Amino acid sequence: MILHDFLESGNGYKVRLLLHWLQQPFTLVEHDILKGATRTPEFLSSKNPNGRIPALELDDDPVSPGPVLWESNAILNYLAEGTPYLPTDRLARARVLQWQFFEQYSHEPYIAVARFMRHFQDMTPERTALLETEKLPKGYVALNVMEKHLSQNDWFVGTGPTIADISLFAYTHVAPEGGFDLTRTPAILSWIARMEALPHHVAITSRATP
Ligand SMILES: N[C@@H](CCC(=O)N[C@@H](CS)C(=O)NCC(=O)O)C(=O)O
Repeated sequence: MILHDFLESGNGYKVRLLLHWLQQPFTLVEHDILKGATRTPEFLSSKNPNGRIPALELDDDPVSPGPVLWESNAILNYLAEGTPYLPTDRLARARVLQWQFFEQYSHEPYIAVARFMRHFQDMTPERTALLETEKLPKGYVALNVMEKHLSQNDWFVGTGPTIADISLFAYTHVAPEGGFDLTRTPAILSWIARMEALPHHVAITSRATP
């Protein structure tokens, strides 16, 4: 498998982390998204027409390349099929999707974008205002939803880690880089520690492959 990725990306990290949990070998191909590397005609036509990482080439045969899957949470569902990280029970599977859709609509647009702004962009007065009036308040709303769940449960779905945890862990554990104070949400901090203690854990900036 070939994973097209950008090391600082939480969306890419979701896939990297699951590949490590599964001990699935893969080749990491990095693209500098800050220089438009995912917007070239070649990338758009052969990897992801939406011009973003992560994209996973399911087969690395150069002669007859296999399908390329994009959208981080779709890739997680594909890879986790038949493993303990995606339940078989109908309601539990829907709960995984529930948290993954929550992550994409109510969490990532605020928590990931706040980090991107502070990490990679000049903090102009306009961006500072956007951070303070929208990204931080709405990000805290998402964190409070997670905190409420985690104050009564160790994991997002069922009694063990699933890809729902990976989807939410990716940007939550680096939320302080976007200006979020996680000491306000102690159940989230405990869950982050549980995630980091799992076998085969890797850091977001690790280039290691299984
Ligand atoms: N919903 C997508 C979001 C992917 C995404 O936003 N990727 C960013 C990096 S985190 C990217 O490739 N940006 C480059 C660009 O938009 O040109 C997913 O979950 O995979």
